[in-house]
Formats: sequence, structure tokens, C-alpha cells
Amino acid sequence: MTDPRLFDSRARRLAPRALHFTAAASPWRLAPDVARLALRAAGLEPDERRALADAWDPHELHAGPPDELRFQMPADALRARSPSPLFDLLAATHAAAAAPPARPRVFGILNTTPDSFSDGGRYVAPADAVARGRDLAAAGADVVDVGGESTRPGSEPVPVEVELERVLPVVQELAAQGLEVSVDTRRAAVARAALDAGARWVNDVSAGRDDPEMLPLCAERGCGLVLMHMLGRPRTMQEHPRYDDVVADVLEFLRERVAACLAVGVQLERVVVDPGIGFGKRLEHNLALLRRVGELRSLGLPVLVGASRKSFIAQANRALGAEGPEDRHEPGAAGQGVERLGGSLAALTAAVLGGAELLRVHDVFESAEAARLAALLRDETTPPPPRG
Ligand code: HH2
Repeated sequence: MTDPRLFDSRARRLAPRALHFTAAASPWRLAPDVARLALRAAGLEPDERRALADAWDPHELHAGPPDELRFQMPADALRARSPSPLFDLLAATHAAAAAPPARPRVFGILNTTPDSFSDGGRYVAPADAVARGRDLAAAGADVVDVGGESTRPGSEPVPVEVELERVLPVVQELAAQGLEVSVDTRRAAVARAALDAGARWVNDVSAGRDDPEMLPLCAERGCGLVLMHMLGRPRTMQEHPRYDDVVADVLEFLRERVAACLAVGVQLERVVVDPGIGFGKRLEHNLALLRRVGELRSLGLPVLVGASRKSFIAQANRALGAEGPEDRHEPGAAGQGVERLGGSLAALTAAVLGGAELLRVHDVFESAEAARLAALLRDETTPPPPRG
């Protein structure tokens, strides 16, 4: 058998691109003690393919379609083959597939911006923002996601000093009060300051592409990291978004970003992927991503979905001949106070049924309730009887 360590360097580069499950549509239904995985041969060189096949006992390797290598083995045996990045990754992938996601975790949105599309201008004063953060936590947010730069369609970047000035005092105070805080930023300088101030997550809508220091920073700090897909830039992203297959394209992008994380030593245990609802996507793209969240789980990492109050909900209204009150505003205008609660909860339910484990929302109480019910519907498990 080939020493698995031979794979280390190549596996770091290739494995995240190559992995997917055989049963992507409902991965949590796999038998809990058997790992069944498929590797896309397309990502592998012939010698790597041979060496990989060598590293597994012949009976563990199953014939599949010509572009796939399929493996099946007891999960314990898979784990026993560590340490090796490839097998670690396979084991992590299997664990994510086999274990039903627990109660989805909720990120409550706190924009300290004057121009965010829904809550812009409401929480600019740090005291108001801190009060809002506490309210979000009291309503059931597991994490408060603090942002100081709007990324709504058409928005312009703000200077880094402005972003720092907006988020830092709020992050510091909320963390000091014991809340789990995430910072929604594309800049390593802002992320670093927020982590120093007690934040435990970096939520980067550029997935580490905008600032070369971002991923190394996250590797060094071991913080949670959200990698989000975006096509283009906020200013222009909604102009002509085009995809061959939006889910496949988003998956390919996220695989590449996960590989970039591995290349600089980011621990995958704390990485979450996000299809970026509304970021360079038309209605049909957002709907396809929500319908096919299960496929996004094939990366073996938890999936976060942020559909809350976004404009595709208004587009869905219009597609079926209805109009919500907020849709009379100019599309993309800031601080409209849009609600879109019904559509947000429908989108969230679809995401949870598909296996999303984290949700980024404005309406925390309602969303957490919808997410709990959707999780029970999804898992086909009987909840324990209520206490008392
Ligand atoms: N959406 C927005 C901002 N950050 N982060 C992640 N991970 N996923 C998302 O879908 C996402 C995000 C945009 O929403 P919002 O913060 O409400 O508005 P704005 O960008 O105008 O501040």
C-alpha cells in the first residue's frame, strides 16, 4: 500500500476540488458507520489517480461512472488512516455527511452602516448598535454578525478607517458582554482589529480574494471563517450575471477557495461555505441554489445561507403577479426598511430542508423558530418529549 503521506502536498491542492458524495441530495441519510465517497477523477492526474487507488484496499474501491472514483469503507477505518490531509479531508467529509446537522445556528445581522439595503442608518450610533446586538442575542441569535460596509447591489467600498470606526466599538462591547461575535468584512485590517477586540468569526463576502492577508490571518488566529461566493463586485454584480450551471459554478468556486485556505494552513474545522444569495445572481440562480443546498454540502463543510429580506423575494412576488409594499421603492435604494418576512422564512425553510446548518438573518426570533421546525421536518427523527 502506498504511504498516504505521499499525497500530502498534492492532496492539499486537489482534494477539495475533487470531492463529492455519492448521495449528494440527502447526505445525512448515509449509514452512520460506513463512509461512501466519490472523488471526481477530473481533478486528478493519472499518477495521482493510480496512487490513490493503490492506497485503498481493492475491495474498497468501486467502479463508478468513468469520471468518478468511488470508495466505501467503515468510518473508523477511514479515520485510522490519518494523519494525511487527504484522508483527514475524506473523514471530515464523511462526518459531515453522516451526522445529521444539529439545530441550525443563527447569525443575527447587525449593520452599523448608513446605507444597508434593509436596516441601513438604524444602528450607526455605537450605543444603538450594541442595544440591537443584545436584542438579537436575546431573540435567539447564536452569533451577532457586525458589518460596517454595505455590499448591496450598486454599493461603493468605504475607506478602511470608516469601516473600523463603525464596527470596532460595537464588536468590543458585544464581545465584552459575552456574546459570540462575527465581523462581516473583506479587509484583513478590520478583521484583525475585530479579532483582537474579541470577535470569533470572520465573515468575508470576497472569500479571501480581496485582501491577500485575510486567509493567512484566519489561519494564524484559528477563528471561524465564512467563505461566500460572489460573481463580480457589489457595484456591478447584478448587471449581467451568467452561469453554465449556477450550482456547479458556485461549487467549483468554493472548492477553489477551500484549497486556497488549505494552502495557507487554515483549519477546515472552522470553515463554512455560503452560496452568496443575491451576489451576482438573478431570481432563477437564487432559486436553484436554494433548491440544491444539499449539493453544496458535498464539500464536507457546513453551509451558511443568507437569503433574509433580499430582493429576489420581491422578484418572486412580481413573477407571480403580486407586489409587496416595499417593492414600490427604487430597486437597490438604501435603508428602505424592507421586511419580506414571509419570503425570508420560505427561503430559510428550503435552505434548512436542504441541509444548511447556519443562517444569516435579520428577523432572528421568527427565523430561529422556522429553522427548528424545518430541521425536525428534514431529519425524520422524533424529538424528545418536552420537559416538565
Ligand atoms: N449578505 C449580505 C452581507 N453579508 N455575508 C454572508 N456570509 N452571506 C450573505 O448572504 C451576506 C453576507 C448582504 O445583506 P445585508 O448585510 O443585510 O445588507 P448590506 O450588504 O446592504 O449591508
